[in-house]
Amino acid sequence: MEKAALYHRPESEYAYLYDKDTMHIRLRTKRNDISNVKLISGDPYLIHETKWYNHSENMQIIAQTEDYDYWFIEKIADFKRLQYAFELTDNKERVFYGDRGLFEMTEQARMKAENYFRLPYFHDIDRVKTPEWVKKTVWYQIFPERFDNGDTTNDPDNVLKWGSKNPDRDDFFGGDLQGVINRLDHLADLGINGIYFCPIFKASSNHKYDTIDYFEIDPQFGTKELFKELVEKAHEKGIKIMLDAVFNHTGYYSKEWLDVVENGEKSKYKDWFHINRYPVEFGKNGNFEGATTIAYDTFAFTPRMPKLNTANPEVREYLLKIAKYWIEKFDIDAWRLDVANEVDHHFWKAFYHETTSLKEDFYILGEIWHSSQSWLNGDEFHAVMNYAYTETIINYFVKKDISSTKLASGLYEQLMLYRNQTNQVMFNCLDSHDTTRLLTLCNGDKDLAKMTLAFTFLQQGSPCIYYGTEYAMEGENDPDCRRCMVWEEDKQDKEFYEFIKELIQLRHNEQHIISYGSLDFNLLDNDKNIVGFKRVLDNQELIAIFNNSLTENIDLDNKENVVFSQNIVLDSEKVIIKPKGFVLYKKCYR
Ligand code: ARE
Ligand code: CA
Repeated sequence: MEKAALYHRPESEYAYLYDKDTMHIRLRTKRNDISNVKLISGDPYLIHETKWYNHSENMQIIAQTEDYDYWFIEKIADFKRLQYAFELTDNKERVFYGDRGLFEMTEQARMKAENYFRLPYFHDIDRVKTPEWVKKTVWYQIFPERFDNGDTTNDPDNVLKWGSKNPDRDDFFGGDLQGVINRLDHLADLGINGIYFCPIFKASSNHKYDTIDYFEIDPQFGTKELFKELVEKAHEKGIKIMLDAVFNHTGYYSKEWLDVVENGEKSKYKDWFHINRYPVEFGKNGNFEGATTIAYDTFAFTPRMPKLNTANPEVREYLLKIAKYWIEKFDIDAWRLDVANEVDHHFWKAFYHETTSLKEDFYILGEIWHSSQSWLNGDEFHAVMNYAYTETIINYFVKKDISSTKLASGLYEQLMLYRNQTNQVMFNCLDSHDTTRLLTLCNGDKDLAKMTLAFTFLQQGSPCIYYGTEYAMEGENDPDCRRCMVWEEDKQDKEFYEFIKELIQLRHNEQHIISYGSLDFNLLDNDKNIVGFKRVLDNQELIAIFNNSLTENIDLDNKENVVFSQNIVLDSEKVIIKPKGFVLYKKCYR
């Protein structure tokens, strides 16, 4: 028995309250090392009375990576408290694994209360809660400067003709909020029920991540009244609104930073930032090329984005006021947190409390590109932009640089980092304003892009479509991934649009099993590059098979009714899945 691989940790993603009465317990063991794991559990104050330590119940493997098996069981407890330990059996021995480590499986070991892990009391207030509506949401990300120009009177002086060129870093094309209002029916028709807006507050650049005033809508985008109208109209269509909170830094032309540039150490805002020496203006004493030390901290090495000192109570109060203002006055439903991992946890805990106190089902989404357990314990974010998950999907389908087993292993690994209720609301985007567009990553291969999207839409978490994906827009990485949305009918790929619309409709139809069903990668062929999985919930099964081969067909006996497919040949006995094809069956057991 490989004991070094054993891992369990109470009150983490290994043992947590899933709903107010139900506890989820996981145990990690070395892959294929342990043939059976049982849970020994009971009430801490009844161990001697009921001798519950003489009973145990089987745990199931719910995930398997290249290195580990993950065992799972869910428990309720009559008196909302539980002691528990594991009984591990392999072909040579049976051991007891609990809070004090490993013991031989003797009566002495089992009857000693101190040897058990504990969930001392099922406090619902401590439970990680995630908003139900997010599980039902298909998001659409809008980069406002490039979605549509609904009002030319607010265009900047140097505005370029819509779609006249691929954007350079500092170009403006006049996109605005009126343009979004005019296109809400487009989104509703697509089946979208959540919009994620890149920043819309007053700022200097076309991306608005260099904020000047968090309390004003950028005049090139419109007014507060217009934004209020947008939210109301979106809500009437069942579309939720998520804004982008850029709290890690402000823009160089914010009044607070300009005061520091002007007054140096005498500025009343000097402690709002991370300043190492004065004067701070960039280009001279600041963060210019070759400077030996950094005059002040910034986002990346971008002098125009001075980093805020969010540990300063004045800054915390100021930012929380902003966070609440746009909820109370404009009824937004969610915040996406820019550069979330570089802002301190104390601030985010205050942010979580303030926003969820205003709206109990408010959604807080952190922009973090790596494993994010320490922000997802129920008092900071509900979820993160799931780049770490979707990157694995892209590596398999698009880059083809990992095998089918590595795909399954990588996805299971990510899922096992988080509680199940967290996985259900993760934000699954295959591309964004910070990455190359999916279709460009696919070198323009639309079938490959569709297959990758279909796979992603069948995963736990809320999928997000980056604007223009529905019309098969292309674009290299920033700034090229921010081209003007294509509205000329003759340039729109209607066939792709219909696929995306059907895929979104499938997601809505099967949302319950996709959010709550188990995930079993039951078909992994590394030679033929096939991946198949089952999602099972109660008496329903979704069975998906994807052909990631470049040349080979997959021949299968025809099974249940096909609910979604691409590049297949179907007759009464057979189903042939061609390269870049997939089939989705649905089975219902009586
Ligand atoms: C400009 C250039 C970029 C350059 C960047 C950083 O255009 O080519 O990479 O500077 O020097 C906004 C604008 C960008 C602008 C940036 C700075 O939208 O066009 O980029 O300001 O002026 C990391 C951070 C992540 C951050 C990305 C950009 O972890 O938080 O870098 N994303 C947010 C927003 C951006 C925004 C900002 C932050 C600043 O979504 O749009 O940029 O407010 C790997 C790493 C990630 C890295 C990721 C992307 O995966 O793991 O950590 O993200 O690549 O680079
Ligand atoms: Ca405009």
